[in-house]
Amino acid sequence: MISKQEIVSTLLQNALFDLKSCGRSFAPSNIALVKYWGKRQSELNLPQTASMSLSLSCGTHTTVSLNDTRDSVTFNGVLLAPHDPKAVRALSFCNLFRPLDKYFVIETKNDIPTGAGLASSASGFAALTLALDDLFGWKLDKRSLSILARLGSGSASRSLYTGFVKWYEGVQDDGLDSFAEPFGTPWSELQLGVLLASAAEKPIDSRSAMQSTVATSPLYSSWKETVQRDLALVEEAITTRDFGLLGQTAESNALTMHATMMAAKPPIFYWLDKSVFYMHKIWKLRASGLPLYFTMDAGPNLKVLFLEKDKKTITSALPELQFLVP
Ligand code: 2P0
Repeated sequence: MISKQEIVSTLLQNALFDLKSCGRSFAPSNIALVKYWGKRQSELNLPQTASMSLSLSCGTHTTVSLNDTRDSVTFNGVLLAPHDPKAVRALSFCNLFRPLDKYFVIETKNDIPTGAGLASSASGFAALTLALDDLFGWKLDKRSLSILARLGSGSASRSLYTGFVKWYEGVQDDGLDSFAEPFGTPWSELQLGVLLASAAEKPIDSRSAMQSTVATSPLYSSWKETVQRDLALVEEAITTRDFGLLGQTAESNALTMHATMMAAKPPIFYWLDKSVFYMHKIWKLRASGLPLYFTMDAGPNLKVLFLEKDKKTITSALPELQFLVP
């Protein structure tokens, strides 16, 4: 199996090296319209299928510098204990790039609305990759940065860009053909909000959940076929500005992903009563003529898609909706 370190060596072999005292970056959060759920290779986070996301204006700000004493990770102003899982994951990623006898000082801050159930590894690893590129002065192209960010977390490969982003699954064992790039043009009327069912920690993390789904869900092969069809539909919807097609496809894709994981053994079930309550509310509003749709990730919260022109009506119909800025 090809290791992460081999991929890093390949990508950095022709990179520049112009060390600064501190590297700084920002990377946006992203919401998938056609989801990534399952890997074809787990060491390099190579996905079974392509996916398509929309970046948000909120995300992660990160600074990285080097010192001679010890590693440290500060998250939202709090110094993390060395065994904190967030610190361990960030530093094991940094180990791929560590100069001899040097230590990393990482400070990272999310400007994601608190409790919105959106904090994810995607913007975190994308921001860390960009901060390292700035610190070491590699000046890598976006494709290489997307591949490096993927080594930290799959969905981070999409958080390198604004707007719509497509991540290709690739076919190569080294994954050098599995990167993300922008798709289409920005759609300023498209709006997003969150209906929070719970801000609590999820019962199973997405990495383990997708692994178990691939291994045990009898619906997994049809999930892969669904993704292929849904990607073509979402691409058409983005290109032709067909909001109904975009919303319908994104909602159906999210429900199919959840159905696929519910069929895993043991079942993976992220929904709460409140999630189902909100689904019915959205379907009822839609039946009354209001165009709005939802998508859901590995958690109980709904992300609502609608158009700017309907914002006022939707705000009064769903006062609990928290707005996100795409
Ligand atoms: C997505 N999710 O496309 C899907 C939808 C969650 C549900 O990508 O193991 O944190 O780091 O590659 O990227 C969450 O998975 O998993 C995710 P790893 P990641 O946004």
